[in-house]
Amino acid sequence: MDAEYDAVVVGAGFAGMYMLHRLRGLGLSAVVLEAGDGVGGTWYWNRYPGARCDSESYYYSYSFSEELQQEWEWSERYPQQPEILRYLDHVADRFDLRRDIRLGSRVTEAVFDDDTARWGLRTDTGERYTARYLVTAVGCLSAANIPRIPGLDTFRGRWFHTGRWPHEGVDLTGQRVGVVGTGSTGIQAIPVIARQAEHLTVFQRTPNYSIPARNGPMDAAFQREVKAGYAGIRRKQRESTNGHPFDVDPRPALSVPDDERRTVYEAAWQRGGLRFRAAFADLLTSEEANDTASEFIRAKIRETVRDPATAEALLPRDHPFATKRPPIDTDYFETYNRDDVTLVDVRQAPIVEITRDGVRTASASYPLDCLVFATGFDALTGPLLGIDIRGTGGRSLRDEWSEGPRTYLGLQVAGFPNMFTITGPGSPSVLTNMPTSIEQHVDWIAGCIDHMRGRGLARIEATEEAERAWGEHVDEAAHRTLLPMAATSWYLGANVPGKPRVFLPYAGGFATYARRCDEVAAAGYEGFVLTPGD
Ligand code: N01
Repeated sequence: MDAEYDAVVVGAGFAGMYMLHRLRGLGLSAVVLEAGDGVGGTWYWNRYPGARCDSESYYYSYSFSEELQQEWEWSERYPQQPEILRYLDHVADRFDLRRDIRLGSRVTEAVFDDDTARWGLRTDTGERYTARYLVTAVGCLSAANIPRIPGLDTFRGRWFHTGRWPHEGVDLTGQRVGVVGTGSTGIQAIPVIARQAEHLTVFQRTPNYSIPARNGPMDAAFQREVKAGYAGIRRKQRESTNGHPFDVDPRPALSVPDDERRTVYEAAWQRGGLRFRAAFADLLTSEEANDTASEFIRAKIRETVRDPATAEALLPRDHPFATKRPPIDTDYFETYNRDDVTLVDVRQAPIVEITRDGVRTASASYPLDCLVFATGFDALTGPLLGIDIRGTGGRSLRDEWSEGPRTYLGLQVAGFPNMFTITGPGSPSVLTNMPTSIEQHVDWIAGCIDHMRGRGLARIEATEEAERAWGEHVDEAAHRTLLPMAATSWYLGANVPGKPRVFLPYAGGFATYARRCDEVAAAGYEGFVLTPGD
């Protein structure tokens, strides 16, 4: 027997839990199906050494409940994974969400029934659900990208992907460890692994810019100030480009004299964190401006890393700063001054195979006891295409997106009525502070469902025309920035062999995007067809 609901939500991370809360508030019956054995999504799975949020704790959090934001105490400037997971567990309990969350239920199939205008879902445990609305809250970075390197199955040591780290932890003491990948994850993990392992070998394909995090304990006076000023902080987040409560320096980088510009960068470097991007207004729109920031960071790397050949290999040169998601770190470049850490440039000498004993590149072999893949994710589309989703007339989302995703506002796909995709491709998502984007999407979806129920509407579907126009706008917004210049960026799908090269998130800015969503709703859901039903 199918379990019948008004809405099924897939995923119990930040997005799925808040969606459930809002759906309940509308009086809908709703269930959340979650593959993991606990809530938390990204923060349930990513338990690698050093896993920590790159956004600051006081605003990487829900804003929907004043009581919640007043009662929760963050202990550090950047929260560690266990602390964020505790927070999300607290949210699940505080809002009594668990009774409608089914853990250990991976959705394998979702099929729209044209006759009933309802979705039918199936899980890997054989359970079946039907619902009027399907809301995907599957996360943007949840489908692990494990490179297909020949010989991995012959490796005698242990290997792990950072996004599937064992819950009991991994003791790396006395081990020869290899890390593949120097994105945000690798850059967080490498210093921590280096302190534990006997020897660490880092296999780097693309050198990365990284800014010091300057983490530290949360100052009690600052915490009090934040709590007193939350209304203003949240407003600022919602009026911003990236969902962070930062002021961007309004000046173009080249409008100030060289020494003043260096002073601005130095102050931003010392303050630390993603706010470095806000040092000048045009870092992501002018190559000349960006060059000044990129060169400042390269000089810092040269200053930090003692061995000139290693420093040279660590210098990012093939893309402008922040055109790939900028990592932030604690002692990343300093780690290469350790005698027990080796950097291997696999762009110079690619990995050829994994043997029983370790990794063999085109120029040498590296014996290892443990191999860590910090190789990222099949971002944005991977988690959705991992489910066999069928819309009207049995059309398959995998087929529809074979040349890249097409969405309207990153919220819906033409031909897939009543399916909403929280932080889907074509929305600002990964270019922003995720909880801000998640709350905006959930609120919009809740408003839309409320509108439909109030008017006896049973079905909402994006038009192909609206979808096409939005796709063009997403592309145009990306090309108004330097973002497409990073040829190896996962924003473009470039990290997954064979994935279509389409700029995935919407680069027009969070506030602009949210305004557009509100205008669409105010115009009676312009670009959607709404149909009455029972
Ligand atoms: O993944 P990545 P990530 N051989 O794709 C390399 C978020 N995040 O997990 O650049 C050798 O960025 C790949 O090389 P290249 C954040 O949004 C947030 O680090 O493709 N190398 C790259 O160096 C972030 O951006 C937090 O040439 C291979 C690395 O692996 C996103 O997650 C913390 C390879 C992958 O980097 C993803 O970050 C951590 C191969 N076959 C992450 N395949 C927060 O704190 C890939 N690589 C919120």
